[in-house]
Amino acid sequence: MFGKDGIQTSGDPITAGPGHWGIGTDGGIQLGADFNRISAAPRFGTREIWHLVNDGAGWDHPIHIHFEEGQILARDGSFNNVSNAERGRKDVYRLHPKGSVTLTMQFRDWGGMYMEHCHNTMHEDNAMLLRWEINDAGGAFLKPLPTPIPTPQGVRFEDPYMV
Ligand SMILES: [Cu+2]
Repeated sequence: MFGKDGIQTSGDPITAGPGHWGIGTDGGIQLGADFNRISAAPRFGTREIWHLVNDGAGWDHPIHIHFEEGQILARDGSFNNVSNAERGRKDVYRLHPKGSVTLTMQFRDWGGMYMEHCHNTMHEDNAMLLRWEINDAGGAFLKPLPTPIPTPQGVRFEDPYMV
């Protein structure tokens, strides 16, 4: 839930962002940005469905989720409301006033910390941001991408090695 009722629960002046814009997750209250607070922690290698909801009636919120692309399953509850331009892979989901977007994402390419925020600068600079953390059940892990090997017949991929 994205709106202008963000509450700042952190007193850390380094990690917490000022401002009244906020994001509530899993039915919780809207919280202002604190990049030391983890608000989403899906398991690596899984797929999830997320419902993004605009709590306000005045603003669009173009919500950008870093790294992993997703696909929109429904806008305002129906796939029929998803325009052709929105049916490909995306990483920004525009929330219209009082509108919602349902999307699915697979967490397969990136691990570690990344951000989700409104791309309206006046909102992201005023606390409409949260932190995702994707790890392997709490442990540090490194899962490097396969190395693309170009050939005349196309690209093949090799697992990298470390020395
Ligand atoms: Cu916004």
